Amino acid sequence: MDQREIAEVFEQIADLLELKGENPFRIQAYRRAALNLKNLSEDLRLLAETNGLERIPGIGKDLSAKILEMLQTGKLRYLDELKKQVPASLAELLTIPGVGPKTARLVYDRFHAKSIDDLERLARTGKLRAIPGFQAKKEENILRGVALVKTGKERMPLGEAMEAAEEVLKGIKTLKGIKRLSVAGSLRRCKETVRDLDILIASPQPEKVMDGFVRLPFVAAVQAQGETKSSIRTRQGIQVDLRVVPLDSFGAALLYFTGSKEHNIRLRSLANRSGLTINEYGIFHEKDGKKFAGREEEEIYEVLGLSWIPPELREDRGEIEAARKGLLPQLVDAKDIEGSFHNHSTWSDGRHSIEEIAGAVRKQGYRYMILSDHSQSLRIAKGLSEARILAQLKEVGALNRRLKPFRILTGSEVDILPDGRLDYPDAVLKKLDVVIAAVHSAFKQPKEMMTRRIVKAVRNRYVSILAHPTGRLLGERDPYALDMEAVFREAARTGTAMEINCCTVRMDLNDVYARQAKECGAKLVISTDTHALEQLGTLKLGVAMARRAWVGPKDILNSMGADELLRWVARKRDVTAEKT
Ligand code: DGT
Ligand code: CA
Ligand code: CA
Repeated sequence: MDQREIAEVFEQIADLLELKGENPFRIQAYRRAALNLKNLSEDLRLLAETNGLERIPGIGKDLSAKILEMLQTGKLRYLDELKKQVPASLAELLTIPGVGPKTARLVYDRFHAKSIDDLERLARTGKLRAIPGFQAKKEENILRGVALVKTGKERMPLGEAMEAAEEVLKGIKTLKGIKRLSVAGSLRRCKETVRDLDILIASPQPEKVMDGFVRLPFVAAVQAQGETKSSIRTRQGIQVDLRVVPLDSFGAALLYFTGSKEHNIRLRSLANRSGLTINEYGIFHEKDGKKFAGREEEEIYEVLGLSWIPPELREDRGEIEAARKGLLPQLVDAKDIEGSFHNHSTWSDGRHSIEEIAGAVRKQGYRYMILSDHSQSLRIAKGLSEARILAQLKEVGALNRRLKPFRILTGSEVDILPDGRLDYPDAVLKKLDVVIAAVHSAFKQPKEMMTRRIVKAVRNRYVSILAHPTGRLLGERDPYALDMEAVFREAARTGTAMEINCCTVRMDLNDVYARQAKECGAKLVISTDTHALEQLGTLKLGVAMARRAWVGPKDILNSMGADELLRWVARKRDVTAEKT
């Protein structure tokens, strides 16, 4: 566990103590300790090794022992005990943005509300207002928070769905009698969130396949079992719909169950106009029922006079018209990626050294990476002081001599301060190869202020990329209030790229915004925002968002070689210099 995680545990303890109605001084002690840990600029592990934990303000014998336990075991027994003393559903209330322990406690005392559903009902019926100090606005906030958490529960981020699907597919592949197999539904379309997993199989023995399927080890409950369709719930609570069709209908069924519904409706009406019908078995002549095709998706599109449409585009957002005119865009692909943008090392809040990241990035087949540790204001992430980032430049220089021809470009994920200034002076920024700017504080500014703040940062000649432009966290935090189009236009005008951040809960920009950014003329960049090596594998999520945004290799910076990228960066720096 690192210092941020430990601080979060202390906050969690404070919340639970408050729910239990314990001594306010004790609660306050945990909160203070959490805050001081977050603002700690020294290395926590180093302090622990030198018996220096108690030098941290607010940390005495007891808390220092707890920190040691977490550092050594990655767990805290005291937290587990506390959790047992508070009903789980009550503690769950705390996951709702806008509901702190004080609110939860009040609602519990007054109405005995113990779950998110209870709370929602009370807010909807205006009952919460009976509590002194509760206003309509607070009720609204609570309802918004409940909605955020509930959608987060009903739909999972694409990355989670992909991971779950991997396990499910591994199990399915052990079944006998499968001729073809594919995922379908929103998962195949790579939608940013997915409700359930749809899987399609072609088999001459559907019953046998279904029998085997409902007995696979990950199955927790069977909701329906039929010859062509079964639904189960996995141990993680995810619904899986499996359909089995004959081989010569596989393409038609895949098309049908991939969706989207809107895309399919358009295809059907297109077919109807030519006297054809489409269903999950094939495409037929309406009059005599003669079958034209069904085995492959391509054949069905062809009968309709369309080129095959990649699943990511099947949302009825102009793809059918484009396919008819042969104007579907070339979509970006993982193999177009030449460089890994946005990587954090142990210098800030990453888990691995620069050299370890470079090794892993090189193994992915990339030719360069951009190092982008946090800047000084972001204490919670051990942001680098000016002196430290200058020291880092030296280390990178030495590494580059050894790692040739692989290249580490220097950089920073520099904070955009609440007033739009950057967290390093230009004199420091100009020494870096590529500067990435991002908002990590004051999320609740009003729209005009936030827009002015971000546009100001985009105008800085040294800022080449804006990271996670909307700031949303799926199921946790809404995007900040921001005039996106104003930002995209400024980005296009100044030569600043917009990031598609691959972090599973971010996916920011998402498909809709990424497409808007492209249409405004801005470049994009796909970044894994890697803090630990396994996160390099999330690149596929960003590629998926980019493809859904109609983005091709030429629209992203990652397809450039390092020198080309540096020339692109220099252009903004030079042009802006001429103007000012
Ligand atoms: P989701 O599950 O909400 O993330 O989104 P989908 O698109 O996976 O939706 P789902 O699982 O209900 O259905 C999978 C596909 O099956 C859907 O994309 C299109 C097709 N489908 C399902 N129900 C209907 C329907 O009533 N009409 C038509 N045309 N297609 C349907
Ligand atoms: Ca689905
Ligand atoms: Ca489904």
